[in-house]
Amino acid sequence: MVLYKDGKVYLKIVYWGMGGSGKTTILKTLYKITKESKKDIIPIGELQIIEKDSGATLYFDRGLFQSTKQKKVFYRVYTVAGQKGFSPLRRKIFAKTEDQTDAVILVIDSQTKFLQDNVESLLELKNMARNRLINEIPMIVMLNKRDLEDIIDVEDFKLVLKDEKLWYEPDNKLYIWNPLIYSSCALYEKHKEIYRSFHECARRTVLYHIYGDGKAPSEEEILDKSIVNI
Ligand SMILES: Nc1nc2c(ncn2[C@@H]2O[C@H](COP(=O)(O)OP(=O)(O)O)[C@@H](O)[C@H]2O)c(=O)[nH]1
Ligand SMILES: [Mg+2]
Repeated sequence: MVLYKDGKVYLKIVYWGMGGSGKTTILKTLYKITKESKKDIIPIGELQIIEKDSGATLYFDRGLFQSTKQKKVFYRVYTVAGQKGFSPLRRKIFAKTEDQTDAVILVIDSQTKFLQDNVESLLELKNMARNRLINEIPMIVMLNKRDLEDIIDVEDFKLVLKDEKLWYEPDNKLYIWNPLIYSSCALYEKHKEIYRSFHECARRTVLYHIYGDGKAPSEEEILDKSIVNI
């Protein structure tokens, strides 16, 4: 949920995906990249990584980032625990009534053998978002682990999105908000598309917030967006 505090805006972005798809690794790599080099966002404080074997009862990670161009804009970034038994916890992170998610990044484990698990994770997300994906909640997709062999074809995953009604044709005004699909690698040594995908998600989140009043803005509504440097 968009929170306002002392003139600052806090937007909530969630990395969603099956267990082991790379969400925690992505968040750690994003943190390192934005800490070590000059980017449009910087991390504030440390990441909170709560792993299963830590004995903690809460299984999620979170981090806070700040826009360096719009210093009043902050991003509260979460990952969910992907394992099947953690659905109630995911609901708590994603759809808590007083703290709804503003944007989602779906992280897919690209290995072909996990296609069905990925689809199940997407179905759960759809169910929790109650028809608000894309039209109210901007969505980005990462086909992660592209460094591995035997991986899902990008076009095939696009078909999954089409089947799930998460892909609009050019005649639809939501067409411009179709999820961008990034082919990523989260491992820090060979990281790929980690910063770029987050940046695009953050950009969309701000546009939905500023121009759409919490909904996908039309092209006309954002036409003069060039004057706003996000
Ligand atoms: N080869 C490869 N391994 C990855 C990549 N991203 C994550 N991993 C590995 O996948 C495993 C699960 O990653 P993790 O971030 O814990 O997944 P999470 O459950 O989604 O948070 C770890 O061993 C990571 O090192 C990637 O892009 N390529
Ligand atoms: Mg994790």
